[in-house]
Amino acid sequence: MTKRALITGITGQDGSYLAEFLIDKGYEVHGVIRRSSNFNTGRIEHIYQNPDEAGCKFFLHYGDLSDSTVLRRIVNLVKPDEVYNLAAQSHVKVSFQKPIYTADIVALGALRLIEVIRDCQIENSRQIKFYQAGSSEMFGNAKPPQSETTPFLPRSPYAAAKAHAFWQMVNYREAYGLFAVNGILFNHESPRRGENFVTRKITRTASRIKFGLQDKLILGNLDARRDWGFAGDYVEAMWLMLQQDQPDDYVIATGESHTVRDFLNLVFEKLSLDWRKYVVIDPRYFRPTEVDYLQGDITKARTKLGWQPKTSFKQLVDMMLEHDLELARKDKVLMDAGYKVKCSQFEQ
Ligand code: NDP
Ligand code: GDR
Repeated sequence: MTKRALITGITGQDGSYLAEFLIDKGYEVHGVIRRSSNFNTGRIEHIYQNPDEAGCKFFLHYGDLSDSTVLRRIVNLVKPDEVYNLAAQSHVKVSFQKPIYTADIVALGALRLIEVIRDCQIENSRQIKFYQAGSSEMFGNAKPPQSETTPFLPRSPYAAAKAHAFWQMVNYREAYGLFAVNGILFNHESPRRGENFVTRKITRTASRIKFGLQDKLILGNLDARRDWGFAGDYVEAMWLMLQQDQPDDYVIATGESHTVRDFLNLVFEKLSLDWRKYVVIDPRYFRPTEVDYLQGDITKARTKLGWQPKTSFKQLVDMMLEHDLELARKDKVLMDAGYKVKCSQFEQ
């Protein structure tokens, strides 16, 4: 029997990698997308299939985590075996500006969806396995390395909302016997990373600087330490969590930590440029409360899931840089031909 997966946040970085991964595994993949005034399907165009054609394995449905009714309709229609809740207002800095919206989507959105799953499971007498995208941000400034037993000390509206969703999953597991798991994923990046997250902002802007398309890179706190892995590796861990006999929560990370400054150094070094000549620090990018040091302990994932990251920090930087150099090369051709090449001025 073909397994059916439902992914919220399919148009995001992780959603796109997970959809690819599950299609490769033979799944029928259904994704929830939001209506947007601009196309928001850029990351999944390459896997799009015409739903009218026989043998289609990829379907998109309009929905939103704020709207229980449509979530219920989609779940009833798809009758998924596995649900991956990846949708979120996922930007930490933005969560300070939009705390109530962030809590509504990240905390209550997860609750709305698991409630639908609970009902659907009862109505159809079949198990639906549920993955909740938890975050290392929940640890806040808890001492590193952080593992499944490290207490949460959230330092942003985003982190507090993720912690709420985390405990709802634990409770639904205990109260109703649902197969609900929390992945506690540390930062993971890729060429598909949103351009307003620090790694992509650095690789994208540095590449444009190299081609003479930009002359400044404006950043905030360079001292924060993060455990950065490759998103493509991490989606396999999400899937593995749902293939276990018992639901449980897992930290997914590389076990290595680097500062933003290290990332910057490495990128500019590869481009034979001195970042000090281009980087401007603007307090606008500081957060009211910062998470200083994240480094994951993946002992549990390694022993119970048999998972470990395949991509090193340096390989990740190379992959992102190679991709963004290619984009900058194209921008340069357009620019030289007299076309205006615009880069977003609205960054976080
Ligand atoms: P992205 O920001 O790239 O993607 C977020 C996705 O959620 C997009 O598809 C977005 O749609 C969708 N979305 C946002 N709001 C809503 C809503 N109200 N209803 C339905 N969909 C919505 O995030 P990532 O792919 O990086 O992360 C995936 C998940 O994992 C998120 O929950 C994130 O918080 C969490 N996480 C991410 C980590 C990372 O390092 N990447 C680490 C730990 C956790 P649209 O394209 O229309 O904006
Ligand atoms: P993070 O990622 O907050 O860890 O959340 P982000 O890349 O936004 O920030 C990482 C660190 O870099 C510092 N920083 C800057 N950040 C941004 N965005 N822009 C800047 O100009 C800048 N300058 C310095 C930040 O202060 C921070 O310390 C990501 C998201 O994907 C979350 O959804 C996810 O849950 C966590 O990772 C784990």
